[in-house]
Amino acid sequence: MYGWNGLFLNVNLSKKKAVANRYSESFAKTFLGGRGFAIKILWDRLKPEIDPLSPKNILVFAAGPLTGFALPSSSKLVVAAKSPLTGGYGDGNVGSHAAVQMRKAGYDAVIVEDKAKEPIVLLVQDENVEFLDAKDLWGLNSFETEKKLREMYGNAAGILCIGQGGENLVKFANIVSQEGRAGGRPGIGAVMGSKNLKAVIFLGSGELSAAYPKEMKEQGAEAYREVLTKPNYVFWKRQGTMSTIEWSQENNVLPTYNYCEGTFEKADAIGGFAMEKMKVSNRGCPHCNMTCGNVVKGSDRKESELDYENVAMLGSNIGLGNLKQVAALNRIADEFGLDTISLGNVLAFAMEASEKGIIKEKIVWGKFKDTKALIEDIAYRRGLGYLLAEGVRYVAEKIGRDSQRWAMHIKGLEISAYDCHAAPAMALSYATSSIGAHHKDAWVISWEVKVGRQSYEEEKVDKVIELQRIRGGVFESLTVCRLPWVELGFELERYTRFLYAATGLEMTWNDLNLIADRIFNLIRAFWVREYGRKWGKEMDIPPARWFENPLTKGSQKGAKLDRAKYDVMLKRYYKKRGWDERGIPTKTTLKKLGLENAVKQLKKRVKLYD
Ligand code: PTT
Ligand code: SF4
Repeated sequence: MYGWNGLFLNVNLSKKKAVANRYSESFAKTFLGGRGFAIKILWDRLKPEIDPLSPKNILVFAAGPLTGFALPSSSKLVVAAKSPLTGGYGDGNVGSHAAVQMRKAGYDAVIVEDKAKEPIVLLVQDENVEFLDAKDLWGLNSFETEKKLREMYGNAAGILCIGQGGENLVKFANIVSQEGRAGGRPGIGAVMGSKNLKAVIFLGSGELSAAYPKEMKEQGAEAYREVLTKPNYVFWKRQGTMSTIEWSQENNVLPTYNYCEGTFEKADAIGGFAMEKMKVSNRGCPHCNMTCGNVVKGSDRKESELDYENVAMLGSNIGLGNLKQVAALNRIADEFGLDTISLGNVLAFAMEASEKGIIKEKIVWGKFKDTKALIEDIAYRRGLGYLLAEGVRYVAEKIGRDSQRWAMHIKGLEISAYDCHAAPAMALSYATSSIGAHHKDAWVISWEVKVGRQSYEEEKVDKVIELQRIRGGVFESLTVCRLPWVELGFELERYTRFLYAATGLEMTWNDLNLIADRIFNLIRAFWVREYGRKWGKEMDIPPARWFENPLTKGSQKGAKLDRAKYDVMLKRYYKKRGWDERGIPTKTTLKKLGLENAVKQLKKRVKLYD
């Protein structure tokens, strides 16, 4: 096998044992890598309805056939498990030396089972696996942890770790690497914490083997050159994802005051140009020459890496219009290992609940010091923080008083930073995303703004599906960064050429889309297997706020979603996907994708239609 290493490492933490196993080329061709491998492993090995924070959950680190080759932006890795936040499939994507080193150590995935008796660090150095005592590291934040480990294992080591958020089982704790790369929104950091696993270190001395090494080298060199010639390249290096603040403000989609509005009165103060004035350097993932991490100094004088989502959620959505303070909040979120999107969402919910008098605590919009203190309480699960650490769906269920209507999540995952009062396709994208309301599968909003905001027509459904295949299916499984394609306009055919040079397989985009559909449907089957009879189309409906409370400001003033039209759009989506009226894949659809086992298992949980 070329491209893939053909090897998984199975680690049992309680037995302190690690065993490598070969997998077949046909497995690789069927599930590709990254997200595809992760869902197949979780589907096969997890029993339905286990507690995600119990030793029975499985943590998967998975890369794809391009990961680690000298190609632009090829250093990503998927972290996945059953999510403690949503109860469904959960994953995230981290750009890190860990991706490269795991592959050089010889593995395409590392599968972690059970729970260590005491805090440990897992060291994977080629075929040597060690379980290191981590009692001294437990309680440290993610930056301190990585620094200590780097002193021992050097700069080449690939390190993934958790902060206090993961240790204290905050349901939206994520995994941090390289002081500013973070992944695993749906609580994958909490799963790591539940296993007493403070960090994983990968060190590899092997070389990846390509089917056509000369072609691989040429293709990589050409692609790196191409990045530099792209018209948008210079501006991208200046602002990265941060220019989206101005774009979102202009288009009335910047989440503001818990998604009440799509414009923020202090947007300029937290936008890309304001950031440029504070910027001290660019950082990024290995193997990338479009390094998009904007490093600034926050009000605490510490460095913080800013991206659009972080700033929108810890800025406009909580009414904070001071970028230095936003940067300081972002820094502590990284230190604790808390997902910034869910955090900004939960904080805004608490501020609104306080304003409405539903909770007794006084939490005021945009108050930096109080917000910082509340974040600490969440990370350590103190006072109100204990409840907020459970995520917004749970909090709303607990406090009631109709707050579910403005608890901004879908399937339990807090919504990313695009308001959808006037963006039905983006609402559909969130609603049908593989992990809950995340923008990664189908970031359809920039296209939607161009073609017309109010329409619910078929072309919108088609576009969501097209993007879900390319982004959520192929990029997440290859596993490479999608930004050279999204932001600089790399042609998609580049990736089939890379794949050919790496694996020797001539796959077309039609072949890749079919794999994407297989992965997408198996993920949906996983959700249904977990929820059983509780599953229904309500799982794919955005929060009531977007249907009921129109925007009061901006170019889309008066806009809200139309429930009846959304319903028709969702039905159309189900039909095109080959799903029934509950959003469950039919037997025919599953069989067509070679997922016979899913038919067998789902039949035990729900009634399946043809
Ligand atoms: C991703 C989500 C995003 S998406 C952002 S900013 W973005 C937030 N970043 C966080 C952070 O930082 N610290 C923190 N404590 N929590 C954070 N939560 C949020 O997590 C990231 C880039 C970005 S920046 C994006 S869009 C692209 N995402 C990609 C993806 O998902 N897949 C892929 N193949 N390529 C991608 N390229 C881009 O990567 P999740 P990173 Mg991330 C500080 O984690 O769970 O996937 O959610 O990985 O290495 O940091 O790169 O405006
Ligand atoms: Fe990482 Fe940004 Fe480069 Fe993508 S473009 S690989 S997120 S630095």
